[in-house]
Amino acid sequence: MTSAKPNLLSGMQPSAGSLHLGNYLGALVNWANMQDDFNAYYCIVDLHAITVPQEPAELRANTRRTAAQYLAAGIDHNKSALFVQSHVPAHAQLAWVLNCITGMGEAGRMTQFKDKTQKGGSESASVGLFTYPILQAADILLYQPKAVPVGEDQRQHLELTRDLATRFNSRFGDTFVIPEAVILKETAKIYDLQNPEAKMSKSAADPKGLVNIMDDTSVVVKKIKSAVTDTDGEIRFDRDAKPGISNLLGIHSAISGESIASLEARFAGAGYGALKGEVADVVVAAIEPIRNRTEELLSDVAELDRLLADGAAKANAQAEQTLAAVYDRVGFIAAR
Ligand code: ATP
Ligand code: LTN
Repeated sequence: MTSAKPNLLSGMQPSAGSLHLGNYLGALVNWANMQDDFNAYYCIVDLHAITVPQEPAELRANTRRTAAQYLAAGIDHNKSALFVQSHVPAHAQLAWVLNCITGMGEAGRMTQFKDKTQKGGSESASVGLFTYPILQAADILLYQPKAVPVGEDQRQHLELTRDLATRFNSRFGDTFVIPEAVILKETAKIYDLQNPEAKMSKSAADPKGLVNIMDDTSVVVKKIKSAVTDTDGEIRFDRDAKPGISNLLGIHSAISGESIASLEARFAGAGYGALKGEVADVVVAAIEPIRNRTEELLSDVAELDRLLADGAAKANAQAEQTLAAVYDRVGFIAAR
């Protein structure tokens, strides 16, 4: 990947068998669009996935399914490097060095760890879950990216990454580019169809609220038609008073590109059934080809693995270069 384009890195966990509409509209569409302007690295973070217990066969399947969905939805392996984190040893290696310049208190302030351990308590959480953000910093800094597109929930991890990069640079000499978070717009946020005040999430209480890319068409249509709305019968965008209708308008607009104002005008006086019907059509038209292409990619695992090996080769080339500079700066002698 030799070009004057700035580098970009982002990551996603292989933690489910299907991406949902929130992942697709909130992250993936944007990643696909950024490929032309950046030298993009997209990493499937399996090392992060095992910070919580995983069934090995399931992790293996979900890693391939995640890769296939990203490719099917427009990540082009000729433009970008799509790769699996464990295929690039430098992630774990740099994470160790960064662990050694991170303060216990600093790591302890990360809110994701606090959130994720709220139920079980931090005693039963793994040390890996505690150091998760430091591994994430390593993912990022290896690729010298200018831009890191993430959701709002990742802002604090990006701040830690910038702090660690700045600290390393001032202690050992300029090594890392200081990355900028590219936080996606609030309008790219998709809410749960059954509980439209909460974001659509794979850990949703009720699977009916979650539209999966890999759901059958009839299931998708049914979920959208049974989305929770309200009783005043008016089709207008108002996140607070009308979260259900606003979410449906938001989903339509995010896919079709039609403005919310135009949708409001077109549906003035129409029933909720008409809006749901059209949203279902728009969603199905967007995800059906992705699902079909994903199935196709998954039917040839050897070819899929070859694409991932190709991505890992590109990623390794960049990552090894950064790691070698880091090892040298901290005072490790070169291996012969
Ligand atoms: P969980 O469902 O367990 O909260 P997740 O669905 O957020 O996880 P991640 O792997 O953490 O999945 O996120 C992948 C990407 O999808 C991130 O960039 C995240 O910001 C984005 N994303 C996740 N849910 C939504 C949503 N409802 N709307 C928009 N973007 C989302
Ligand atoms: N923590 C992120 C996933 C992630 C990531 C990264 C994102 C791991 N490494 C590097 C951006 C850059 C999440 O949960 N969405």
